[in-house]
Formats: sequence, C-alpha cells, structure tokens
Amino acid sequence: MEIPNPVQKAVDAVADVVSRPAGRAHAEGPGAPGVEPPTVAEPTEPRAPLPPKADQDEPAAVSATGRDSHAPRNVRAQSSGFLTTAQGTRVADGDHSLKAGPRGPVLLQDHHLREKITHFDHERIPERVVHARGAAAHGVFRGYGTAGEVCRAAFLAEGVETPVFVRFSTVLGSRGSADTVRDTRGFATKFYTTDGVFDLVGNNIPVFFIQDAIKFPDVVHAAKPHPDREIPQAQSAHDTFWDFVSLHTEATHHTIWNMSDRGIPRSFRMMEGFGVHTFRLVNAEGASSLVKFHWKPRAGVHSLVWEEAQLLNGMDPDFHRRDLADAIEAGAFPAWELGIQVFPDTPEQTFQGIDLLDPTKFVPEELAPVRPLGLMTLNANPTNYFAETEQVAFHPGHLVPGIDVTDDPLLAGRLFSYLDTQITRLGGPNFAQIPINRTHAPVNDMLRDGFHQDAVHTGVAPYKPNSLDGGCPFFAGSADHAFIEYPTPIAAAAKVREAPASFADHFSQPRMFWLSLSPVEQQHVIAAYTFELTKVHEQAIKERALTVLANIDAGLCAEVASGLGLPVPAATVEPASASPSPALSQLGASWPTQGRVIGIVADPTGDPDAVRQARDTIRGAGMTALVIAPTGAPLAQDLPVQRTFAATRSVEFDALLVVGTPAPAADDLGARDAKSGATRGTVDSRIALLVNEAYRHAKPIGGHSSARAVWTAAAVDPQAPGVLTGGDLDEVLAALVGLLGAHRVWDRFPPPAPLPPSA
Ligand code: HDE
Repeated sequence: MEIPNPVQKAVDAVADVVSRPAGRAHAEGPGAPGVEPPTVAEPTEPRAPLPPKADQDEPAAVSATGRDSHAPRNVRAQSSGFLTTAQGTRVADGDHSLKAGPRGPVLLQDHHLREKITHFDHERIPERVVHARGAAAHGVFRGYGTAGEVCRAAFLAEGVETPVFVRFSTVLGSRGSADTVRDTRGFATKFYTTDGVFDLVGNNIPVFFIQDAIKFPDVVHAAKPHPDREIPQAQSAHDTFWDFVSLHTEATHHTIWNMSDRGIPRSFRMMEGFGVHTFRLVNAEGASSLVKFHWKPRAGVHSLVWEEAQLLNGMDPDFHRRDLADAIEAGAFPAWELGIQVFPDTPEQTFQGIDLLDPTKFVPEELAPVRPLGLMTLNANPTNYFAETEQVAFHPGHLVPGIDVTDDPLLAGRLFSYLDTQITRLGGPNFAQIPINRTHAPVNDMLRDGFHQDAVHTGVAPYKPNSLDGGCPFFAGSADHAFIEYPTPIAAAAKVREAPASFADHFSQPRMFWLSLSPVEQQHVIAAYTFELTKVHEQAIKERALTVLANIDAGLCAEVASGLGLPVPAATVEPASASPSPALSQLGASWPTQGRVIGIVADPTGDPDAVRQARDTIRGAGMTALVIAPTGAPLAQDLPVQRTFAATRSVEFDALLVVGTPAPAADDLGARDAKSGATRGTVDSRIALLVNEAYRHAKPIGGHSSARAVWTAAAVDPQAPGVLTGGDLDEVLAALVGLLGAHRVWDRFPPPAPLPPSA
C-alpha cells in the first residue's frame, strides 16, 4: 500500500494557503465544514491530514527565539496518515484496551491507553479570570506614515506591513458563556513588529470602572456571579454588581456606557476600540507627546437591540464568533483604522481641564480629533482555537521603541498583572515561546530553562558581563532600535495612598455621554438601567443606584424610577455643565454594508429565478444571502437552501426579503414547534414570527407585492418606514440595502420628545 508522503503534502498545503483567494464564493453559505467533502462510508486507506481551509492562517513559522525557520506554516500540524503514540510509534488498535482475554481484566502495561487518558485528563487549562470568552483572527496592519511627527515606532512608517493577531472578548462570562450578553468587549491586538511585539490591549469602551488597579479584584468580584450559587452567568444584572457601582461612584461612567447600546454590539466587526489609558509616544528626536489610541471600524459602530441580544443568547450563543469567522471566510474582511488623539506632554498632564491620567475620563473628539495612523485588515481565521485564541498572551508591557506608558495608576497595575496571570494560565514562564506568542524579531534574552522550554540555547554564558560567549549579547543603543524609557521627570512628593483631586469628579462625563446620545439611544439606556435594576433584590441598592442616576440627569433618573416603581431621589451633587459630544452617538450616517446578512424567504411554489437573482445580487455586493425555505431540499439545482422555516430565527439577519407568500409548511404544527403557535392561516406561522420580530427590531424588510399577505400575518404596518413592497424586486432590494447602510430604521418607532435635561 502506498502511503502519501506527508512532507510533500505539507508543502502542497502551504502552497494552497499562500495562494488562497481573498475570500471564496459559497455555494452553501458560510461555515462550510472542510476543504474536502467526506465520503459517506468510513475511509479505508490512510492519507495525510487535510490542509487548513482557505480562510485560515496560522502563527508564523518562526523559532522560539524569533528566527524565521522558512518551514511551511503548517509544519506544526499532525503529519502522519497512521495513528501514532506521542513518540511517533504507529498504533495498531486504538479502540480496545489491552486485556487478558476479551473479558479482561485490562492490563496496566497498556502504555497507549495510559498515555491517551493521561493527556486527556490534562487538556484543560485555567480560563482567563476576566475576558475568558473570546474569538480571534489574523490580519495585517499597514502604516500610513503619518505618525512620524510624534512617534518613531517602525511599524507606523508608510507602507510597512505588520502581521497582527486580534482577540475580541466579553469580560465577565466563562469560556462557554454566550456572546451577546450586555458587557464591555475586549479588543486586544498583537502587532508582530520588526522591533518586537507590541500589544494594544484595549476595550470597546473608552473609559474604565476604576481609577486604581488596587480596586480591580473588587469590581471583578462584584460583577462575577454570586459566590454562593454562582449565578448569574455573564451578567451585570444582579445585586453585587449594582451594590459596588452605586457605592464606588467612579464606576458611574463605565456603567452608563455598558447600559447604552455599546454594551450589546451587533458584531465584533462593528465596534470601536480604545486603548483607554493615555500613552506616551516618542519621536525620532526624543520628543514626547501624550496620546489616546482609537480603532475606528470601517463598517461603522452598530448594536443589537436588547430583545435580539437575549434571543441570540439561546438561539446562537456563538453569534459574535460565528459572525467574525463567516465574514472572513466570505472575503468581507473587517477593517479598522488606528488613530490617535494627541495632547501636549505638559507637567500637569491635563487637556482642556480633563485629567489624562484618570482612566474614567475620555477626551471628546471634538476637542482633539483622531488622527489616522494606519489600517488593520483581518483576513484569516485561526486554524486551531486552543493553540491560537486560547494561548495568545497579551500584555500592556509589550512595548516597542516609540511607545511608552504614563503614570496612570490603573495602567501601572496592569503592567504587573498580565505577565503574572500568564504564568498560571499557560503553565510557566516560557509562554512567549508558544507559537502564537512568538515575536518575529530576533531574541537573545538570557532567560533560561523553566517549564516547556522550547529554545535550545547555545553557548555557556547566559550572564553579563561575560567573556566566554564573546561578551554577547550586547546592549543596543537608540540607533539600534533599543527601547529606552522616556525620562519622565518625577516631582518630589510624599508617599501617600491618595488620588489627585480631579479624580473625585465622577458625574460630569457620564452626563456628557448621556446628553450626547440621540433620543432613541437615550430610550435604550433608560430601558437597560430599568431592566438591570429590576433584577436587583435589595431595595436599598436600587435606591442608591437611583441617586447615582439623579447625579447624572434628573430626567434619566425619573424614567428609571418610574419603571422600578420607586420615588425619584434628589441629586447629591450639582449637575455638571456638559456640552454634548456628537461623535458619541452611533446614529445619523450611512456605512458600507459588506458582510451584512440578508435572509431571503422563499415560497417554494414561486419563481426560483427571482430568489436566485436576489441571492446573486446580494452576494455580488459582498453581503451574505441565506435562502430560507420550508425544507432543506434545494429550490433548483443551483439554488440550495441554507435555513428552514423551523430552524431559523430573525436574529440571524440584518434585513429580510420576502419573495412570494409562503403557505404553512407541512411541519407548521403548534404541537411540533411550539414557538410557531400555528393557526393554519395563509402564511406559515414561523415566517409570520420571523417577519414580526424583524419589524419589531427596526430592521429593513422588503418584499414582492405578493408579500402583503405576509405583512398582515406578521402584524406589520405596510406603511411603516422601512417596510418596502413593490412589483420590481430589484428596486425593492436596492432600497433595502440603502436602508441597511444606516443599520436600523429607527423612524419606525419614533421616541417620545427628548427628555428635558435637569436644571
Ligand atoms: Fe485587563 N486583564 N486588567 N483590562 N484585559 C486581563 O490578562 C487587569 C483592564 C483587557 O484577549 C487578564 O491574559 C487588571 C483595562 C483585555 O487575552 C488579566 C486591570 C482594559 C483582556 C487582566 C485590568 C483591559 C484583558 C486576564 C486593572 C482596557 C483580554 C487574562 C488594573 C484598556 C486579553 C489575561 C485577551 C485580560 C488584568 C483592566 C483590557 C488578569 C489587573 C483598563 C482586552 O491579567
């Protein structure tokens, strides 16, 4: 029997990866399982492992010390067509333990059994204490060359392309929790620059709960599930969270962002990212500027609505990770522009009265515009979740020449924490040698030994000074791209446990945020506070939380108090005078629709050409079209069905196009599908529910004239904004996509008159 040559296969696989197209067309829609369809019968001949899928990439094939190995990228993948032990010995039977006779007993000498079970016992590692739930992608960052005036970092120079790996996450939930919970999202980027790794470990919200790292265990203990029953999972809607944030009022600002639409993003692709702290950039002349980092998504900033988020937690708890992977697989590569707000590095470290060292404050873009530095594009999915997404280790102290830290007391604690946490999580001090964490710059760190040492160091003198290794390694100077801390002057001061006076202002910026939101967004904030505080059991905590709201805005407080059925408390501080920052609102513009998902509801008795044409138009515009039909049977040979009436839900789609009048399908039976509440009308009840939900969630809905019966069954007002009906489906579709650019049709549900600001 001829065995395929694994080495040649590996080389072929790499050629495949290198030449992968920028996305690929989907006959079946996103999420196709493998590069080769399997056979129905179990295969009988060994073969080399399949190469990665076209949309996947892996960590670069650099050595543990940063040397390019020129090996194929999948050199670390399994490489035998035969089952082997970990030592490479081929195994003849992996289905039965070694026994004394068929009825046993099992023999202790079965080394393969013991190796297999022992390894399995140790497959899990501790999940991250925060940000446990995440998804990641590979990509590239391309500098615009616009940073030179303020920053000498080599990767920001014009046209320089730097590989990146980005991990998005929720904060509170466990690794298996749902994606669309109300929470802050992590946005951590690893730049593999020629000067070493730079990690920008940020969030999708520009401010933080606390001002000092010493409070981090407190806020996290309060926000995590209650220690007695370990509920609720991945939620802030519970007593301990609101107890803490209503007492420790520096959390007010971050909390109102969480209660806004920013807490429930539509997609990782549609989030802003923020470095949060003020950083220090240093230019080639050694001059320092203070900056705040921003990531601006090309797709705009968009959110779910709260009911949609809750439905998704059950319907598709993997919604955000699936969305990211599908978009990349389809070639709708998510992109963000990296930008900075620049402030002069003055001794006070304030800008227009805002303390730049206080991480509960941001600087409005109207006061300091964001200057673009480069574009990041995510263009490949990871090949192996554990190896890459789970083992990636970020650290705000991974800095490169040109980028330095400030004395923000929160950042100081982080500079300790991230290194420390990886030692437990990744099993020792050599986590920088795990493939996804390897720098692409040459390493000679004189760190030696330890668990999981992957480097095979040469020489005899890992100490300095030495003569035995020729004095190597040498110190680098500035001209050799050394990282040299900026010599920040430190004023003589007494040792104290205190914060600057400006840190005591906890309400003026939350008020600015509130006043900057559009009326619709304000309604969502009211609903979120009311929902969360309704879940709190202790009356005193609700009353205290209302007092915090009174300090933000009397109107906001009154609305939430009314929802809770509690009296409106008086403010304990004078309402700050705050001017709105229009850049904080997510609404009011139009954004590209690439990567959006449109559901096409098909009537199987109707014209397949109309469905095909709509599908092709949507795909041609870089969006995903999913055909929804009564069963999985293709509507025509080239018209497969991606969703059935029974197995879909409105939350999967950004917009719906209804082609025809889908009559009740054979399985439209209340007894079989309780959500349908089937009434055997003229329209399938699952479709009526689908359309009704999309309507309630302010999504654009379009249909051929024959869809009017569907509108009636779904209790949709055909005259309402964003409900498009017409004889020419092309025109309807074009108008639908136009509306999708604005994300939702908020005019459908006009908010009440704006709340009067408090005196
Ligand atoms: Fe983190 N944070 N953090 N954090 N953080 C971690 O590091 C910590 C903070 C952020 O995808 C941990 O490797 C302290 C601010 C992200 O792997 C841990 C303090 C911001 C991620 C840790 C903060 C962040 C983490 C857990 C207060 C936004 C996920 C596992 C001083 C600027 C990174 C790990 C990933 C992860 C500590 C505050 C963002 C324990 C002590 C502020 C995006 O080290």
